Amino acid sequence: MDANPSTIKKPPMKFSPFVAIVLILVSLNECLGQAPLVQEGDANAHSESDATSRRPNVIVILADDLAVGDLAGGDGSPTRTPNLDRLASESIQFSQAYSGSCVCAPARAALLTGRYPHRTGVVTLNMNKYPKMTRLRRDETTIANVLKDAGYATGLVGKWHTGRGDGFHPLDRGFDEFEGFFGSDNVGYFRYPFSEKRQISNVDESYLTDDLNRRAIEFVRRHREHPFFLHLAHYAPHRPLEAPPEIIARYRGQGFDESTATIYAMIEVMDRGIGELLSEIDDLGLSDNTIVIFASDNGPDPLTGERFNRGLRGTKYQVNEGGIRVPLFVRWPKRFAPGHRDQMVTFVDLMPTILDLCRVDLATLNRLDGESFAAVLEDASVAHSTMRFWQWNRGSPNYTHNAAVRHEQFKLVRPYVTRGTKLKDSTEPSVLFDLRNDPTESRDVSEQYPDVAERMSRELEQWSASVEKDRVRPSEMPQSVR
Ligand SMILES: [Ca+2]
Repeated sequence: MDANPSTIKKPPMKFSPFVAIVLILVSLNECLGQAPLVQEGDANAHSESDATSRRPNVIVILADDLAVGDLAGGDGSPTRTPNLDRLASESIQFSQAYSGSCVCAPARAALLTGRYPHRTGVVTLNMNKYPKMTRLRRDETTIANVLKDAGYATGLVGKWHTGRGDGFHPLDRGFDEFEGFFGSDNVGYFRYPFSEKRQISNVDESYLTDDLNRRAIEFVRRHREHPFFLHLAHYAPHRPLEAPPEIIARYRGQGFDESTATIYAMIEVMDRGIGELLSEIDDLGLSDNTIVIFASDNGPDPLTGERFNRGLRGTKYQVNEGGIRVPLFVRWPKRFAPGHRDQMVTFVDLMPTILDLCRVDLATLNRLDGESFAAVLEDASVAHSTMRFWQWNRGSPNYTHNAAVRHEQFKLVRPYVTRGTKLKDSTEPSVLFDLRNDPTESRDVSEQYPDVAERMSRELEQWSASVEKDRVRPSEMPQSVR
């Protein structure tokens, strides 16, 4: 609305005094009734005054090293995941969803910030060897920061793996509550270090996956009256391979080797607990207005043996499809009918999408790499045409190794090169795949599409320069009040 009505040229109109008063009142009401997108700390008051417009709750469930082929639903997988299958059938399922990385910590950084992991400072895995390259820079803003500012109760249950110590602890990064562990150090399923209220103790009287599911249910019970954001970051089916023996035995009896039988048992326990969590939000009457998102952080770990993964090439640690393609379901019964989507979406898109769905203003944030795909959730015919990048190697990034860019049906890959050569630029030629016609990345089409290969190589170089410049930026002081 223009602040100075005298500058507006109006067509000649004739109003009766009565009509004029009505119009003025309507205008005033519109002005006064237009709430800002973000109202600091008022979410409870909002929910009590108008239950139908209460912001949705958000539960983001992440599995660890779960392959797209690990879910039983509809693709011939031998696992038993009835609860996740049901969740999928009630959700919008993405057939072309990608993580932010082929490994754990950077993938989580992308999910938490909506930005490429390199920009956030989280580029590798080993928190002991590379403490400064496995933690979110202090000037990064997490989805928990933003939702907390918007009045949400925020909780992380499970794996963090994006920093340790003062200023880098999840309780310093927007989470009101943290019950979990920081990385993979000494984490077993029957014995694990567990952090709660900044105190770490060793737990050996429960199975980790059951413990996390139980704590997630307790979080939801505690916060049932308020909008909440719960990030349930499971460890399953990450190594070490440990599960209740009676469940392993059933898969062993089906002829699976010990590793695969154990992984499938670990997934089954996780599935059972997620079913209990979903039943709980049903019982509390919260399902209708709770957005439930399920994904995995990266593909299957090759060190645990080979298992069914729909023929996708590569594994965890590689930017081929087997390393970065993940399952993704989004369920919000109040808004979205179940269905399928084939638009490409990635972890950097999750934060802007969730904030969009929660009606939180994105304009106040640092530049995000992702874009909201809320419109795609509403309508299967909406385009979400984006170009997305991945890269990973141990230690400081070397962008000519294990890097990829995807745009529409094409994906350019600079292959994985072993550790010994990582400090030099790779001389391995890049490979172009046409994923529409070759989803398992079996044929190099760079000779068929030389212009595409050249353009995508250039895009990858430009992206590398951009994120590297950001990664090494000097200041770690928060840019905003957060
Ligand atoms: Ca992982």
